[in-house]
Amino acid sequence: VERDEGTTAENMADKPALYSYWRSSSAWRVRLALGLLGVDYEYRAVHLVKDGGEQHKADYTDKNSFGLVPTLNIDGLELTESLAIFEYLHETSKIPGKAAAAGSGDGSLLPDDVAERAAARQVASAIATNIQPIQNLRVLQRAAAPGGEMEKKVEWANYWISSGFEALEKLLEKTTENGKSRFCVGNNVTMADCFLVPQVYNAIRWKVDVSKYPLISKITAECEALPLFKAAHPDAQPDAQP
Ligand SMILES: N[C@@H](CCC(=O)N[C@@H](CS)C(=O)NCC(=O)O)C(=O)O
Repeated sequence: VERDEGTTAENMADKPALYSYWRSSSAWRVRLALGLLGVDYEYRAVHLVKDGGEQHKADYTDKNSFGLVPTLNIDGLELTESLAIFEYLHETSKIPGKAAAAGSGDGSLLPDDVAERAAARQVASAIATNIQPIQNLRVLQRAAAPGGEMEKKVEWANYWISSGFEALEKLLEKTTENGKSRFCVGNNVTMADCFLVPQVYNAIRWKVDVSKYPLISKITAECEALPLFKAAHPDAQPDAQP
């Protein structure tokens, strides 16, 4: 791993920088992680739609060769992939003094119990790998609706998110012990909730009837009432559009 310890303005600034788009569910996950750990960061907007998409421009693909947000600059590293970013933030926040130096450090991305940690990772991974990729912008643009037809996009995204949510609801029955816990795993917010809430926003956007999934709905409502989730919401971002 190349660690850039140079003296560019970016590294001198010391503050982590997140390349994000207000409505990107993957970037939203990382906004939640940083919020939960109390890490202050600079927001760098990458417009995914304007002029064919800034994510495809060379100055961004130099950072993220897949042309996707998020990318997080932190500790002299340029990190991509939200799952990997969560693991990095979780591991480094356990270094004594690290989270305290960065912010409040009063949250944790993963539970202490090893079985609960596995449960939280299953939920996050199922959303990140089984659901979100098939309804991502570039898939909608090329596979679902090459002609740009909105109804084809809705049909495609609705189908894949609905079938994903059928399975996710069943997984949540296990991880919540049939709804006994407040959040996806236990009574504290974890990585799993940070992946769930943005995916529910996408579901609603693509006209999925989320009320058909009682645990998904209940946990999302619990999360949305928290200041952490309000601050990370797309509408609260500097690049939000009306
Ligand atoms: N596996 C990646 C997925 C990232 C991703 O799909 N980002 C979307 C926004 S949520 C994106 O940048 N899409 C741009 C495009 O499809 O052109 C992660 O978890 O970070």
